[in-house]
Amino acid sequence: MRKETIERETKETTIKVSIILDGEGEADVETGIRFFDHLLESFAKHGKFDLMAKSKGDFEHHIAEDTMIALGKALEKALGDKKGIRRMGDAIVPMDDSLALVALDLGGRVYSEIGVDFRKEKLIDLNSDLFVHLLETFASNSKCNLHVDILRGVNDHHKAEAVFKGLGIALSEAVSKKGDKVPSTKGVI
Ligand SMILES: [Mn+2]
Repeated sequence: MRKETIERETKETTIKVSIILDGEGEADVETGIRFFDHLLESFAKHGKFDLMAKSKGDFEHHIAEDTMIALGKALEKALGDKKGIRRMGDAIVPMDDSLALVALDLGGRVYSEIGVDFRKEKLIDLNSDLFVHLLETFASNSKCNLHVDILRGVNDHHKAEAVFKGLGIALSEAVSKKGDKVPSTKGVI
């Protein structure tokens, strides 16, 4: 079973994140930021990952950021040598008025291009300006190439949630396995 736990303790935060890639979408998430919990639960549910995240700390910014660092590292470690994985994954996810596109590549080349704008300063209790940073943090720590765009949408909640559902679905596809060859013409990733 592909799984990993990352524990991270700094002067700012105490974080524990576990992920089981071949899971069923069970989430046990407590970060103290309700909307962030909601996004991570959506990610786990639609990616069919079993995800545990327990995060505490001084500020919302540090807690959310360090949780995404741990999640990215847990994913990267859980993947191991990446033999047999599909490597690329994508999703176009509607949620009422909103339509989100997520495309990613786990080939080890870190890059992120996140085209998301919100109308309001707050996503409930998560600062909107953190959203792009959280996805970039995930991409750099999981060593992934991540492209996200909101193709259309009005409601901030729907836009944000569609992105995290899409991230789960795209990642689920990318980590799916067939055979045991390294998915690169170089023979290594
Ligand atoms: Mn919702």
